[in-house]
Amino acid sequence: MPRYLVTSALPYANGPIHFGHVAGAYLPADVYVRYLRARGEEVLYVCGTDEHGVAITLKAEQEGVSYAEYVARWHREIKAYFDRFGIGFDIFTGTSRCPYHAAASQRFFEVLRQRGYVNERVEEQWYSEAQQRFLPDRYLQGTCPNCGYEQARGDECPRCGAWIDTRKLGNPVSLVDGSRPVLRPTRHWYLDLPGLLQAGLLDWYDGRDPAHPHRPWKANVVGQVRSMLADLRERPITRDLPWGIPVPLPGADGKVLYVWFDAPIGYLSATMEWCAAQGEPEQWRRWWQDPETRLVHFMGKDNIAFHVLVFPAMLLGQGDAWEGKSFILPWAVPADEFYNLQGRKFSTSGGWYLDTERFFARFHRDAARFYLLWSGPENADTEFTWEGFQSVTNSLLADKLGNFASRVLKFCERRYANRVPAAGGSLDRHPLLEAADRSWHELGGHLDRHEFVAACKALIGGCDALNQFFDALAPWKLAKSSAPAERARCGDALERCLAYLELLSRRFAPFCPGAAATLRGMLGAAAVAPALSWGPEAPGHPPARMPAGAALGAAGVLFQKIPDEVVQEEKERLRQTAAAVGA
Ligand code: B3M
Ligand code: ZN
Repeated sequence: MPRYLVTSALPYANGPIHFGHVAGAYLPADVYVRYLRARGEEVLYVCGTDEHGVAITLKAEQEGVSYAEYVARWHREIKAYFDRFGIGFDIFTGTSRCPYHAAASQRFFEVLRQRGYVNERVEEQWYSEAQQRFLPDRYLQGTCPNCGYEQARGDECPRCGAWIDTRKLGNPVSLVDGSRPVLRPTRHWYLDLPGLLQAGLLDWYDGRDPAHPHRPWKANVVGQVRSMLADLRERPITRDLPWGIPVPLPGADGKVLYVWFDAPIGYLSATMEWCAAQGEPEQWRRWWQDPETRLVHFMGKDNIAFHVLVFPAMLLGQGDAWEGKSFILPWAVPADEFYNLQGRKFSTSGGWYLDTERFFARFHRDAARFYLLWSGPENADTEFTWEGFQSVTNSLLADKLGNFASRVLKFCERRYANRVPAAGGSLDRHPLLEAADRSWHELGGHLDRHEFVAACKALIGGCDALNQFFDALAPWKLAKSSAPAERARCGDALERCLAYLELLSRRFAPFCPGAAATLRGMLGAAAVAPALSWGPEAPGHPPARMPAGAALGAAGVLFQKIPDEVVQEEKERLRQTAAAVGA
């Protein structure tokens, strides 16, 4: 039996996250995990904040707070943000707070070095004599060697977009104190990616490594990685910085591992932390060293190269140095594109964002989850629009899904004293029910292949078939018929509707867990199957007979419709917050 280790990219503890992040890397992972659990698979979902790196040290210094304090604040905020969306991580730790992280990262570095995949080099770098420290690229501003722009950043020019070799920056000044740095030699370590490519990375990537199978790569992965493979160079994996994982070598004081070296090891150290918390500290090996584990990385497209080249290279380069066993490599990398807001990029500082406090006070969390999945950036950049959110909520969730539930339950309330009618089974093989079976069977296949947009459509497709079934049977007419056979057929129809409603509550639970639980409450004693079971229902296997006479709960509204005025109001508000900051 395979087991699934699912990760979402570790967000930097360096500022707010927004709906776009959730839609791309967190919500799809959460749905996948809930789905696998319902199917009875063994799953672990790990994440945490990425707490090192120059962007963080620079901001903390500018704010005048300690690094630890600074990342702790963002860690809390980000965690609370995910909670709002109901993202169900098994563990959400952070790379500076996880007690296993530093040692694991240092061991990775040490093993790679001993196995000849890390090279040492001395190169010149800008040094601040005033502050007595080396200044990494982002700490500097100067003249772009490419276009002459005088306020270029040390790593890249905002005017011409050129990637800058920091040593070639003209007239550099330190962004911390305005002083002028000088070039000084410093020692750094480089990861030999070309060597690791030959040592097995390319075979794995191309699918020629039977010990490490992977799913077919998504188009966006292939698009990025192919061009990188043609020009793969060694990459520096250390920095001169006062915050990070110390380079574990004598004489390397003041040097730390590069943030992109330690961050993906965060998945492993989070697993170690989780296993230790379960009282089984050695069990992480099962997750990371047993070939039965399927490692699935969710992320945005800007993180592809690190998850498909750099991290696998680091894992592969460990060889059997960890107690004689090698590491698994990623099995799937369902990387998403970017998610925008109403025609522009999300920007919290630019006022172009959705205020979560306000949002969740007005709208159903599960309507937001469903819409973000429905409009998700799976194969191209997509966007949140208020009109789209309204239309999905009103015409799909309320009019199709919610409507099917309410017409069935209200009918049973009126005609069957709010109980499950006895059924003779005359409708068990109805073509419209078989259409629903097919849609909801396909739904599982889509989730297996990380096709969340198609999965949403299949879920609604099943609701369409069921509404058609209800219309075609017209139970309101059958119930009034003087022919006993017609009245029996009415009971048969409603019993099937209840059975499919119960199945619906389980099929849509991964997408909308709260609303699914509410629906089960409405089904009362008719909600027989365990809430978290996917069940064997497939074409040819309709849901089981409902217990005749079981008491139903109280019918209610699953999703409130969003009125036009609210959409206008929210759009206007967005325009105003952006205008207020002059964006
Ligand atoms: N923190 C980049 C990002 O947040 C980086 C991801 C790390 S995943 C190991 O987009
Ligand atoms: Zn330039």
